[in-house]
Order: sequence, then C-alpha cells, then structure tokens
Amino acid sequence: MTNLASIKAGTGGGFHPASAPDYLPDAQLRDLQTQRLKRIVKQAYDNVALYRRRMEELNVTPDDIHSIDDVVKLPFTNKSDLRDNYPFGLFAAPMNEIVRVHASSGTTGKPTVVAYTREDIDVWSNSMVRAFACYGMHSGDIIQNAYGYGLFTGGLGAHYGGEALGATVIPISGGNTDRQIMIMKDFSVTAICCTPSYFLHVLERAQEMGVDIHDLPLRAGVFGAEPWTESMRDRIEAMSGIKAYDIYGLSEIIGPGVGAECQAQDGLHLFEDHFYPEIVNPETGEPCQPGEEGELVLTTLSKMAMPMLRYRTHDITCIYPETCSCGRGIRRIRRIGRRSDDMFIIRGVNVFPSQVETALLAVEETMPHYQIILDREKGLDRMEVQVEVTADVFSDKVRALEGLQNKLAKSLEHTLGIHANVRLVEPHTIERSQGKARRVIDRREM
Ligand code: DLL
Repeated sequence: MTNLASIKAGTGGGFHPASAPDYLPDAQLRDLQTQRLKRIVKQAYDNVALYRRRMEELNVTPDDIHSIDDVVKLPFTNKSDLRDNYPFGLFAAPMNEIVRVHASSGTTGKPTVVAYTREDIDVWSNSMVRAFACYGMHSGDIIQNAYGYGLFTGGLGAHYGGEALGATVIPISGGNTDRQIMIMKDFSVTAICCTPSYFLHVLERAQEMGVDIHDLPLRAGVFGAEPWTESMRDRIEAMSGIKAYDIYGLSEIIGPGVGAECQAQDGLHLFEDHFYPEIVNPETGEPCQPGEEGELVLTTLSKMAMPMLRYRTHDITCIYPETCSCGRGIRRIRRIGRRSDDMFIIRGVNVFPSQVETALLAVEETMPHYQIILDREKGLDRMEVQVEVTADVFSDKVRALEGLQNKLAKSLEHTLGIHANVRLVEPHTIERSQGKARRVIDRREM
C-alpha cells in the first residue's frame, strides 16, 4: 500500500539520484562532456550533409575537437535548418535504428521533425527521471500526465520518464477538465504534469465543482512548455497547497527534461552532461560574459538519431554563476521569460505571427493589417485575431460578414491547429506603426 502521508510530505520511496551526473565534481563532468562531444561531432560530420558542409566552410573537422571548450568552433544550427531539410534530412542514423519521431505542434505547414534511437529514448527518459527527482518525486508517486500525447513531446516524454522513475503514470493527456478533476481525486494523484496555464484552469474549475485541492494528496506540479512567472507560481501554490515546479525543454533538443528546478525553486538545473549550454548575444552570436543575459544555445552531447550542434533556441536567459544550495553541481539557468523572436505559445502550441498572416491572406477580401490579442479567461488562453477588411466588404450585409469571419476562422484553425476568434474591423482601425508592426498584444496575466 502506498503511504499517502509520506508521499505528500515528499519522503519515502526508493529512488535516489545521488549517482546521477548531477553531483559529479566539475573536472569529471567536463571529461564526460568532452568524450560525448567528440563522439557526437563525429556522428554529425559523418552522417549529415548539412553539418559536414558547414564545418568544411569553417575549416573544422572532428579532429579539431579536443575538449568541451572547442564547442565554440562548431557552426550554429537554426530552426530553419530543420524546415529546409524536412522531413528526414538531418537524421544521422539509418531508419532501422530510429524508433520514434516527434514533430512541432500545431501547424499544417511544414513541421519540424525530430528523431530518436532506442539509446536516445533512454537518455530522454533518464533526464526526465532526474527532473522528477529534482522535485522530490519517486517510485510510489501517482502521476497524472495531462501533457498532450502525440507528435508533441510533452505527453510521451513525461510518460516514459514517469515509468522509468517507477511511478504510476495516468496517461490522461490534455482536456476534459471535469474528468481530470474526478481522476485526480479518485486515483489519489500526487503529482500533475501540464502547462501552468492549464493547471490554473483546472484550479478554477475545481473551485466551481466544490473540490478543494488542499484536501487531496496532490503535492507537486510539473509545469512547463510555456513561459510563466514567480507571481503565477505564488498564485498556483496559494490556490492549491502544492509545490509548483518549472520544467524546460524543446523538441529539437529532446523534449521536456532539458532542465528542471530543484526544491530550492531558484533557477533550472540543466542536465548539461547531455545538453551543453552557451549564452550568446542574440544579434551577433558572440559569447556573453558569465552571468550575463542572452540567448541560450544548446548542443546535444548524446543524441545519435539527430545531433543538434549549437542550436539557437531563441530563449532568453542567463546561467547562474553560483552553485545551488541543493548540492547539485550541474549549472542552473534563470527561468525563461521571453524569446528573441516573435514566437508566442498559446495552450502549449507554438505560433509565429507569420503563420497567422499566411492564414489570413489566404482568404481574399482581407487586408494585411491585423493584430493578435491574447487573453486569459477562467485560466484558459484565448486568442483573438482582428483583421481589417476592404471598405466594400464592410458595407456589405451582415450575412456576408459572418461568412467571411467563418472562412477566416477556418483558415486559422487549419494552419495553426487551434481555434481563434476573428473580429473584422473597418479599414484603418488598426494602429499603423512607425517601425516594426506590433502584431501581438499579450494581455494574459502571468
Ligand atoms: O514545449 C517541450 C516541453 C514539453 C517542455 C513539456 C516542458 C514541458 P516545443 O513545443 O518544441 O517543446 O517548444 C519549445 O517552448 O523553446 C521555449 O520557448 C518554450 N518553453 C518550454 N518550456 C518552457 C518553460 C516543448 N519552462 C519552446 N518556460 C521553448 C518558458 C518554455 N518557456
């Protein structure tokens, strides 16, 4: 029998991560990183035309990699490289060694595809186990996994990690909030994995249903896939009595489990024996000073199916120079508050304004003046797209306007994979900018 009291207190259970590289002395960690970098650079150079070409341009071969510091000799990789080599052009392993693919969420345009060998899946699960261990989770925990299952990495990433931890995983996926609350209660769930905005919605719905989360054994939330803030954490913790932990990751690097907060809740530890971090100036690509804010660049040190050399994440953060009070030696990054590009995340789906534009302009009668307004209602993200239509259309019958509105909503849903409300506005309603158009107004309170 599981002892719920001990689980709620975060004690008991068998798993202890002391043997994980989290605690390695610095010199040993660097040795491990060096060995792995040499292997992965060779894998990339020998098997991926793009990497070989880029390295040749820089006059670098795998023989030039002597230590982890030599990572700076390597070329950068961008999201556009994945799109340009769609679908399998960056795979470094033969198809019969690739056991899984995932793809970026939400678009019917060309998604970015990522691949895993059996060994890569093990690296991923192991990173997730280390993340869960950071939160004080262990075998005996009952995990409600409300990240979406499918091409998105959230669902299966947390799922395999939870099983590898020895916990009990409930693969409920996202949505159907009333059922989520029923299961949370009836199955004595001790930890939940979902986006922080969705959990806020769960909390609000639970209140309406008369369920007080404080009375349940739930003690930890594993929240990520979108930016959130300290005030959001305070709100969640006060409303539920659980500890709300941050988890970071991106599909190109592996999925969730690239970094995780520990119980100190003061920055995210990066599992840097597998995902090597640099911070660069987002404009120039030059390295930042220690502790300085910039763009996070990651190199996968272990991923054989699809190595990523110096991947530009566009996520803005810094590396903390001090070591953590928890005793882990692996470095921490500050939580991600913003990106250096214009991508925004709504209900866990990554959206670029350019995709909205494409969807709008696919329909005649619209003008290229639009604005995206993001709001949060009862904890749920809402997206409204305001778009100017020609004067002719606007003076038309209501029926015609409704027809156009529906057409646009359908086009958006088809391109983005999520619903958006469309509001047609008269010509010249949307503010014209002097420089960069302000496409996105984010009114979501974090
Ligand atoms: O969102 C992987 C994931 C799943 C992470 C579940 C955590 C939990 P992508 O869909 O490829 O992968 O989106 C990656 O989401 O570059 C960040 O901009 C953003 N992001 C992910 N986690 C966080 C976080 C998954 N904890 C992109 N805080 C990343 C802020 C986050 N932003």
